[in-house]
Parts: sequence; C-alpha cells; structure tokens
Amino acid sequence: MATVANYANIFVRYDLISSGEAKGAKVSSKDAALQKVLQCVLEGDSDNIEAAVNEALASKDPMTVINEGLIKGMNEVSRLWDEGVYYLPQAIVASDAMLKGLEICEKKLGKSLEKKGTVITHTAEGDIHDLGQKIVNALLRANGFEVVDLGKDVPVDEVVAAVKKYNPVMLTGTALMTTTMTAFERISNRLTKDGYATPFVCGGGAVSLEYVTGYNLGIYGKDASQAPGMASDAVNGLSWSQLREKWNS
Ligand code: B12
Repeated sequence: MATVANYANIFVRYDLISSGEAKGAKVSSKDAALQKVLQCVLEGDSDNIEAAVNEALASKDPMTVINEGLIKGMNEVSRLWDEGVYYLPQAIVASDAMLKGLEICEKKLGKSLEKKGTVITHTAEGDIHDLGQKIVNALLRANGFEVVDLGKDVPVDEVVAAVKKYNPVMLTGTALMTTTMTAFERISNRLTKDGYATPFVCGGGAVSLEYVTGYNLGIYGKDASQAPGMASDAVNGLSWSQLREKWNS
C-alpha cells in the first residue's frame, strides 16, 4: 500500500494562512510600514491590519496606503487565486482585512466640506465582490461628493428606482463576474427608455471597454481613482457621451 511521504504536499493550500506566511506572494514594498500592510492583506490578518495601517498613516497619506498597501496586496491575492494557490478561504480573509484597512484610511481621508453633487454607487445584481465599489465610495466622499451607497448584489429595479429618486450626477456599477455584468446593460436600457441620460460608469474585473461602450450611458472605469474626476466632469455639465469621449478614447 502506498504511503504518504510528505504531508506538507497535501495540506499546503489550507495551510497558507495559518502558517502566517503568504507563500508564493511576489509583491513587496521597500517601505517597512507598507510591507506590514501588504503582509496583513496577503495573510488575511484582520487582527493586525489596524496597527499596520495606522503605522503607515503616520508617515504617508491615505491614498498611498490604499494604493501601495491595500490595492497592491489585493491584486496579488487575485493573482494567487488565478494561479490556483489561493482558494475561497484565503480570498475571504484577505478581503476582510482589506476592508478593515480601507475603513481606517477612509476616516483619515475624511469628507470634504464642499458638496459637489450626488453619486449613486452599487455592485451588480448577483455579485458580492464589492471591494472596488468601497474604494470608489471612499474616493468620491473625500472629494466632496455625496455618495448613496446601494451596496452589493443590488437588483436592477432597485438601481433604476434610486436614480429616479435621487437624480444623481453620476451612477456607478462594479461587476467581477461575467454572469453579473449583464445587469448594467439592463439598467442602461431601462433608464434610457424612461428618458434618463445619467452617466453610468461601470468598472470591475469582469467588464471591458468594449462591453461598457456597447450600450447607452456606459462609460468604462478602469481604476477607482478615476471616479472623482469623472463625477466632477458630470457636475460641470459633460453629457455621458462627452464623458465617454474624454475618458474612453
Ligand atoms: C476577493 C475575491 C472574492 C471575495 C469577495 C469579497 C468582497 N467583499 O469583495 C469572495 C471570497 C467572497 C469571493 C467570492 C466568490 N468569487 Co471571487 N474573487 C475574488 C478575487 C480573488 C479578487 C477580486 C478583488 O476583490 N479584486 C480587487 C478589487 C479592488 O478589484 P476590482 O473590484 O476589480 O476594482 C478595481 C477596478 O476594477 C476598478 N473598479 C471597480 N469598480 C469600479 C467602479 C468605478 C466607477 C471605477 C471608476 C472603477 C472601478 O477599480 C479598482 C482598482 O482601483 C477574484 C480574482 C481576480 N482575478 O479578480 C475572484 C473572482 C472575481 N471570483 C470569482 C468567483 C467565481 C467567485 C465565487 C462565485 C466563488 C464561489 N465558487 O463561490 C464567489 C462569488 C459569489 C457572488 N455571488 O458574488 C471569479 C469570477 C469569474 C468570472 N469572470 O465570472 C474570479 C475572477 C476568480 C476566478 N478567476 O475564477 N471572491
């Protein structure tokens, strides 16, 4: 009967987090404080992320901590998932740690006193991947926009009703799955049919420039950091097609 020579070869994947080491990770930072933040995201260490983020914030601005620590760490989690190194448990704990870190950065970014206009944000119907949306919320608020956060897995009907209720300067959508991004086109069709021309910025791993520019109102958002600039343009009167022309060509 065959015997197992090395149990580590069997248990290595479920062992990743509890070992305290993010095995296989290829990102690092030369800055010691940012390295701790990266490490906490990669290891899904929600116990220590608060201290790590606060330490980084002592010498860096919140945007640097978000970009160079939290997003960089989460992008590496995405890569490790795609490579088959990380599985659902690792992705869940990493996301929790990232969200905890983002909350602290968001408080530090604060809310601008200037009120520029209302933006509605949501994550597509059927989709619970909301990290991109949370980053968008934080950046919009810090730049003076009132954010109506509809949350994740939001039915198309609810998004359409919210646009009619708040009449925002801009609507955003995040979708990470090819099965959920189709909700955006349905929202666009419903709004167009009812006479609304609200710019609808759609982002998230699943969507592409080609897909989003295939329906009315759609503007492709590649990176969350574009959201405040797009919303400012909308406040300044640019139509959805002018926004598309400016940001997507
Ligand atoms: C983390 C993660 C999870 C977490 C989500 C936690 C959370 N709160 O979000 C958990 C573990 C819960 C999860 C669950 C699942 N997941 Co998952 N998950 C991931 C993973 C590893 C990373 C995604 C992520 O958060 N990236 C980081 C964020 C910041 O990126 P982002 O949202 O794209 O945002 C950036 C840009 O796109 C942009 N952006 C986003 N929105 C917007 C909006 C605007 C206005 C602008 C301007 C920009 C912008 O800005 C951000 C950067 O600044 C990916 C792997 C991958 N390669 O992406 C899989 C992945 C998305 N998951 C996948 C799947 C299949 C699932 C599950 C179905 C698994 C399962 N069998 O149960 C479930 C989904 C259940 C559901 N109904 O939604 C698939 C989707 C496949 C597909 N293309 O359809 C992926 C691609 C993995 C894979 N290759 O198979 N997942």
